[in-house]
Amino acid sequence: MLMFFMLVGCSLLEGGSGERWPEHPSHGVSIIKENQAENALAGSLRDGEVLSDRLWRGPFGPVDDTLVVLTQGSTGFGGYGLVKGEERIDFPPFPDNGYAVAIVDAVFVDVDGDSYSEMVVLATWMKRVGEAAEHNNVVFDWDGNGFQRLPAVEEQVAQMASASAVKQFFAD
Ligand SMILES: [Ca+2]
Repeated sequence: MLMFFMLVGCSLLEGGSGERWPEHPSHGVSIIKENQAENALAGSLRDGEVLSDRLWRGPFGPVDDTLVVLTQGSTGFGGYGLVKGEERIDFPPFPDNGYAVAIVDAVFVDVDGDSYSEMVVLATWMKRVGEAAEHNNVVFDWDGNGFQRLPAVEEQVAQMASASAVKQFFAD
């Protein structure tokens, strides 16, 4: 199952925001390498959760190097922050937009200009099996106590198909 979703993610990323597992310095965020992932995640995944094809680490959540894990399972998409390699802080549930197809990408970006990053997850669903997958991107914020969704911002970025488009939108 893991390889399946890795391949799906890879194909969707072609011509998009770049390679899988790159290390890049934008927004002070690094994306960790695949061979570091299993150690970093040891014990935190729950039954039925399948890792999406990348992990994100950055100043999002209670510490400056929260590891963000996005998952796909029988109930759809999920996500959590992993703090200091052990404390799991779940994201609120993703919206129910039908059949969860793929986490295409995700990006830390400051959506409200307060200098703290939120996280925009580029996710696709099918309303019915066999129909074309459509973006319904989801935005998460850290409010000091937990992760919350930002529905008003989600309306702004719902259909954006790349991390670069999201970053460009909030750049001005
Ligand atoms: Ca912000």
